[in-house]
Amino acid sequence: MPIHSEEQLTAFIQETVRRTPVTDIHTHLFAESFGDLLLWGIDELLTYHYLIAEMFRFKPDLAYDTFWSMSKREQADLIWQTLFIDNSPYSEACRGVVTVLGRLGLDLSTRDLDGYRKQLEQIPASEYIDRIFALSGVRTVVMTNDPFDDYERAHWINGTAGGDPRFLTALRIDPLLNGWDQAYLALEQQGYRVAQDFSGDTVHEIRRFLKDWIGRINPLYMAVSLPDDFAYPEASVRGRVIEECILPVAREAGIPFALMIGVKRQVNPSLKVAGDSLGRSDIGAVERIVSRNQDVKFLVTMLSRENQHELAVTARKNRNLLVFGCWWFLNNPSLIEEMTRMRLELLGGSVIPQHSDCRILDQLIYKWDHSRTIIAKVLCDKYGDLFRAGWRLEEEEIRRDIANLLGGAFWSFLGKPDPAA
Ligand code: HDL
Ligand code: ZN
Repeated sequence: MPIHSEEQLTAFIQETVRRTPVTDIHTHLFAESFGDLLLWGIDELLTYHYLIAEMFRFKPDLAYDTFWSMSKREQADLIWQTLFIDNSPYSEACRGVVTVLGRLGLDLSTRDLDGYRKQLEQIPASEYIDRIFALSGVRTVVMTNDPFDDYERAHWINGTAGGDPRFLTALRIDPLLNGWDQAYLALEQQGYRVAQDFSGDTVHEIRRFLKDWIGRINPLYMAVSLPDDFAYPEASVRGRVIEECILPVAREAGIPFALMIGVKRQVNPSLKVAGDSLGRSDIGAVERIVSRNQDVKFLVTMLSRENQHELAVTARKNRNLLVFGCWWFLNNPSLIEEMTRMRLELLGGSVIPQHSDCRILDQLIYKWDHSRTIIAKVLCDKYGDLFRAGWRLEEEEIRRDIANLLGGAFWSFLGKPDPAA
């Protein structure tokens, strides 16, 4: 049906973005079958590492170890009091908790954390999962599956993993690239004939390890996070593993290699999982790896705001590069809007505007509510420009475009049908 007015256009875009199911291409969520790896509920929400970092800023006299020795409930109580009661929760991570509690139907005027806990902890996990997927409008999430994690590996080896079609897999291999001195020992223990100095069958055995896990978990892509000083090509262990193991296996398996670049791990170790930071990276490394391996597909996201424009331009030059998400410290309304505008202006629909990076299931609600609102706002401007220029706009085409941005571009890039469509 044609669009006849800007009012009709705005209403249609907002409703369509709100209703279109999402494929969330990078999360740290797990299906219920993975046991303790699935995190959900208000105490997990409140002890999200983003909030831990923010809480410490208001507690200059609180010893780190004092906090870490508290129970999760005690940690949540302190974070609630500090960030939600003693201060107003307008930071994005705090606001996210408010959004989730409101959308779960809790009375936010009481601010009664124990009352909220009582209401939520009665809900069985499987019902909670269904409710979060329904409220968030997310249809499929891609997990971060780590073969170096003993607990998760055991689930795969003894067959208790998987089984929920809403949770798809990605093979995460950071230790291979960022921690070889430990990783080679883990590979040895798993039966692979590798040597720290890369002698003997090491290259072949690393490839066998990757192929074994691709066969075991059927990942949509292989993924790694890389430091801000990532270089390519590089005469290093990382450079050899990429060149001689990952790229050949990606080619053979026909799955993308996802690069998440710009992390400075543990700049404040006392913050533990909250202790990572970022650095501006060399876009030349991205340009070289994608242009020199045009028969491999690359999903790339970068952590520094300063890398975003050059990453989008690099994608214009390399069709085997698909840019995704407003990652981590970029997942804030002001930066999501800036990045989405710039990406749609440079790449049109050949981009994945957002992923959630959720660690706690409930976060799907706020990370997607907040991003959908911004994506819709930007799209209203972009289609509005076309409308005012006299371009004929059809509802069906706009619906098509929005489905593409919220998952279709990912499945097209993979060359696979969306299994949930
Ligand atoms: O390496 C990653 O996948 C990052 O997303 C880290 O998990 C980070 O701690 C995070 O949760 N960011 O949102
Ligand atoms: Zn992540």
